Amino acid sequence: MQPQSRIYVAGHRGLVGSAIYRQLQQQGYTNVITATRQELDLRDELAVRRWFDQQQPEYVFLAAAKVGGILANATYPVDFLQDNLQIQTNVIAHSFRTGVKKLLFLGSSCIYPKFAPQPIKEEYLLTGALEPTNQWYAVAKIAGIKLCQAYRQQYGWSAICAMPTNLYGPGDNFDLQTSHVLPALIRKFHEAKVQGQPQVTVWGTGTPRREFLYVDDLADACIFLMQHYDDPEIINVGTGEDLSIKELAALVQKIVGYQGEIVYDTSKPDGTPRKLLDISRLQALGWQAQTPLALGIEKTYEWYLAHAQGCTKA
Ligand code: GFB
Repeated sequence: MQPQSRIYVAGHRGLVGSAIYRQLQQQGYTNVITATRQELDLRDELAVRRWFDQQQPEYVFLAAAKVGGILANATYPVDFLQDNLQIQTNVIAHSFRTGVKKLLFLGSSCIYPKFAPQPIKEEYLLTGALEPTNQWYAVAKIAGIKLCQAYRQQYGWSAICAMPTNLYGPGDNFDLQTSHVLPALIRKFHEAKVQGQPQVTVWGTGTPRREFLYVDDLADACIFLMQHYDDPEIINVGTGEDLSIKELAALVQKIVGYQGEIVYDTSKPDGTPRKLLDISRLQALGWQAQTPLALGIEKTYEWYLAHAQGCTKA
């Protein structure tokens, strides 16, 4: 990838895509192209075909996807399976057809079996049953991985697949029904502090463990992989450290400065008991995450405070 290369970031308004876009600009890439959802519906095969014919990108970061937290995944199974299958199949197929040199597909740590040994190595893919709450999303992402690997096997095309752990950061979704845990906790503690509420409700038992990666670190890893990785095998992207939801809640509470009590709503699902990625493959290439969790949460809270007006859906 050269500074003048024509680079398409699919999903540039989302958490991951916007971070990749920012990072590319910062690193001096001057020819980054994007299309909003209004300009191009990636589920529409004909529209994607025409767009690629016109735009002819050389490199593609495929960060467009229907995403959400544990409740959204379980509530909208059709959207999570069908939209993602359509988006990724259209972008991958037309990237290849129009001569894209290299494509990076973003998966997720939920592709691995629910009870995978920890930390999770790349080779554990498809060795056990999936977590039911996000099986729809996981199956779509696994199909995306296999399609990339199939293009490489059949045509020798450079499609690579990165599997990020749970992500957070500026630009995240703070809608309490559809968000992931970290933005949800920032918002819940902030609103409780401002409104003087005595309690904040955290879903589940608080015992599941998760690993959190700051999205700008992921963006840096994606550009690094585009430059240095060209292998059929998927590659994990994480920090190598996890914590319980209870520990996370205490950390967010402290950063937000909320004095009240935490209660647990055990009628809500816990999901996978633990999800910690083995990152030795990426470390061996020379990449490591830079942002400690507390600092990343502080930056995300600052972003939330500056944009809270736009995050007002209950
Ligand atoms: O982040 P999250 O929604 O997704 O939930 P997953 C992580 C854990 O936090 C679960 C708990 O045990 C939740 O029950 N939790 C506690 C909360 N309070 C809250 C809250 O207010 N909101 C939310 N959302 N959770 C996702 C998948 O699974 O992992 C996605 O659904 C994606 O598909 C992502 O793959 C990486 O980590 O359980």
